[in-house]
Amino acid sequence: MRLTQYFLPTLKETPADAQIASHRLMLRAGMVTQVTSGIYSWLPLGLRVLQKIQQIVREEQDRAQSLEVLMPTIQPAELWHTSGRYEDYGKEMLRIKDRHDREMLYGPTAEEVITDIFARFIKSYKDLPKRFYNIQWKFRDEIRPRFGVMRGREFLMKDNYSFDLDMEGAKKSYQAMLDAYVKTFKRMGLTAIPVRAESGAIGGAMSHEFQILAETGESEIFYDPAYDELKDDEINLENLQRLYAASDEIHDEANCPVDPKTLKTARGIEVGHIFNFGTKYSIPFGALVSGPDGDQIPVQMGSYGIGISRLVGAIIEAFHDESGIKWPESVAPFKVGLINIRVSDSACTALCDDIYAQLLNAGVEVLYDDRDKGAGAKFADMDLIGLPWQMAVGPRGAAQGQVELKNRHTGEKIELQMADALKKVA
Ligand code: P5A
Repeated sequence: MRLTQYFLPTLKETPADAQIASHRLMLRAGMVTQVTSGIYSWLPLGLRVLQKIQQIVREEQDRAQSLEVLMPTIQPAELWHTSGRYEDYGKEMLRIKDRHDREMLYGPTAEEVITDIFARFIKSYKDLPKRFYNIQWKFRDEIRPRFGVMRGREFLMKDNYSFDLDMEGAKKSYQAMLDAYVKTFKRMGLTAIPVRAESGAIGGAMSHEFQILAETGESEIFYDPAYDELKDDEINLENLQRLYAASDEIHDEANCPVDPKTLKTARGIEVGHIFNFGTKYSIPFGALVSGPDGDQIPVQMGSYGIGISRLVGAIIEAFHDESGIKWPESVAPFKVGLINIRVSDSACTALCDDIYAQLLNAGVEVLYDDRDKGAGAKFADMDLIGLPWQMAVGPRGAAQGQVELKNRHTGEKIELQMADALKKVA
């Protein structure tokens, strides 16, 4: 993509009302722009990141034997009367009336919609287990929308719903999602700690939040230092039940099994939340299957969320410096930023055009800064938007077919022949 043909409205000034780094950087890098409180438009650069994250989430959900569906944003109130949550949900639910005066709502989550689908189509234990997931915008009329996309009112969530014949099966589904989450966050460069949590408005008996550690996180978490030693494949229900880790909502000093001297505390960003709630929805919706002996059994359910739009902010919280964002390669909007230091120099522009064509040919995602602007401003913008690799070509280097390659993570810069630089990033 040539920057002269792109839309990258970067800001020099730090927006006054943005309190945390990720919010500031997303606005400054031209990724999103606020439409009204807690509601954002995603601009081309931001949308690319959102889509990359979505794709990683999707691949790991598919791998965990889940089927993608797409449920609507607007739901009828009746479904929520059936579950009994219509009144309970309170002011966070955006309630709407259609032209026939029928009560509708903008879905804050989709347990009701999916359980209704299940109840209408699945009748036998032979069809279990089943896991369905949905990547769709949700709306919660948060009291205090803040920190940009981290606590929005409209936000993108991945929500998965599992249906099993018995508790043993439901535990397997829960574990499968735990595993999928560890892999998902790892692929984004994040270490997320599962902590025991309150099940709140979703309800149920067992619930874990996935927290990534960040000083600007909204939650406080308390955990056993042994947690830090757990390897990825040791993050299982058994260990989670054995080792103490809890969110501030349920942490209880008096009953905490860990010596207060060693108990670790940190701030975290909740990027995922998983629940097991047994038959809370299957009974009112009549989601019953005939069991092996022919009797009607209400299915055991769980639901599993990931805050996809929140993750964009969370990843920036984890990866940035004073100059801007430092994207992990897996979610970077482009892999390479190509900087033409002097567009008026014909050798320089010819070399840049050549590199650009070769990168495109090799299938490397590249943003080519071909604007007629000072080098300082171009380097500053490139650092701000944080692409993993920067390739800069100036008149002096161009004369010798050389480029300067910078790694945005380490800051390391090296001079290379064009062919070597291409090899290095491809
Ligand atoms: C699980 C899937 C649920 O809604 N029902 C379906 C369950 N869980 S949850 O914890 O309430 O939300 C799941 C994840 O969504 C993100 N999230 C938000 N992101 C941005 N802005 C918000 N206002 C917001 N609220 C929730 C979080 O990452 C949460 O873990």
